[in-house]
Amino acid sequence: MPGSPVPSKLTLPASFKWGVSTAAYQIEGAVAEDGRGPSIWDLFGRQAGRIANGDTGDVACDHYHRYKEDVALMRRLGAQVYRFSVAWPRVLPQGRGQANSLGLDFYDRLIDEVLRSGIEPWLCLYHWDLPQALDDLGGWQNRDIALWFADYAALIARRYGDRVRHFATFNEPNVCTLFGYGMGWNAPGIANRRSFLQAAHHVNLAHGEAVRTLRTTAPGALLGAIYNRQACLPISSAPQDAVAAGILDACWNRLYADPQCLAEYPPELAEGLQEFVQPGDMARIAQPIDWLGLNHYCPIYARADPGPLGFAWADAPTDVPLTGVGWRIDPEAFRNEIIGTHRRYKLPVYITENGYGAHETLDAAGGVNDPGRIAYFATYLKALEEAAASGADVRGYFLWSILDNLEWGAGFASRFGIVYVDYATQKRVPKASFDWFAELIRAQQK
Ligand code: PSG
Repeated sequence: MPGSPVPSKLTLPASFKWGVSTAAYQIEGAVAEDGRGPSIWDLFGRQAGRIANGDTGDVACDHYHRYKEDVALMRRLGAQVYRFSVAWPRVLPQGRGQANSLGLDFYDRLIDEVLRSGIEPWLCLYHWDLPQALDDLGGWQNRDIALWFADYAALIARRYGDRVRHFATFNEPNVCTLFGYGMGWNAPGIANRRSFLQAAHHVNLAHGEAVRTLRTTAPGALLGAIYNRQACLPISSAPQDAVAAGILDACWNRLYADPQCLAEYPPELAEGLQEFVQPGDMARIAQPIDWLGLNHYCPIYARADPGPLGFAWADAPTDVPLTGVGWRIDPEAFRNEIIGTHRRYKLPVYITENGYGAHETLDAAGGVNDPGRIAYFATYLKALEEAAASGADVRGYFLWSILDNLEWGAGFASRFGIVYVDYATQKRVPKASFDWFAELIRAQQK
């Protein structure tokens, strides 16, 4: 392999933060331990054909038991910040009402371990593992969920607010509502435009109610929201495909950040949303926040479709550079997204996810050499540096992800980690990209 790009010192603010992100359901396992209630992903994963190879999150990376080893890896990496999510059904098995003290204890142990390692914990309230008990009541389609979510947020703030300063409400509301309620690819597996828009509006309300509650239950905390934003491109030059790409852009990039940060819905979707929006809702949604998390991977593609959504998802064309899981590699799109996001929403931006997926195995020497992933990070970080140079207020970078983990419907075969996980033994094997990223973080401190 040609030599990997050597990490250099990037021109970024001195206070720029480097770290990694994870999500509870993708790594924790221990789904029936210490009183955790079931989540929609537990049930979804048991349905045939929902997750590739019949994989489930029952054990995943067994992080619930191995969190110390995993935090030690972050420390070895030189991470300054760590974003994790709390599993709602672990702390509130029924989604509301009686809290589960053993579940709360786990995040105490985790946060204390992270702090002891000199790393700042960033807590995300929702990374898609809705308590099944709430789904039984309609889940995100039930308007009452905005208050259930705010109560959950208050519980978390009171418990951990003494040690956690950065809270995020939702990770990627677009993916959990569009894939979960509009396309049926994610839990709870519904494919219906009306359900999708209803769920989206209630997620937005829940975000606003949670921010309002957190201002008093976690005074002084810095509150944010995490959006996945990616350019939406037409798969061909046909005018219908351009229209479809515009609708996907409204659903993917604007349906959440626009109401939450600008108090307005994308005009393309206003008619469909109308039956769910009540007087006063837009003001409840648009609570001021302190920072914006940007998850970015690649441009995505749409084609025209006669179905109710008005677009169909299209795979990236094959005549452009692709990652090991077929996602387009386009650092310029990343640069433009950082600049555009900062311009549109005028908030400090943290890159809360960015990474490279591949189907990998251990090599004969028992390691993983991943020059493609290293090249991806090298070019994307150059793009980030350019975005900062052109004036975008970007303050941190959380790589996705420290560990290989359960990649939702794609199962364990799709690996985004800089540490390989041998799921048969739970052995962690840092990949070449781990050493590269550690060196990069070190180079920034010179
Ligand atoms: C991200 C990007 C796309 C689909 C899904 C995600 N896309 O471009 O089509 S999900 C997101 C998520 C995290 C995943 C990670 C990698 O927050 O949990 O593991 O990205 O897919």
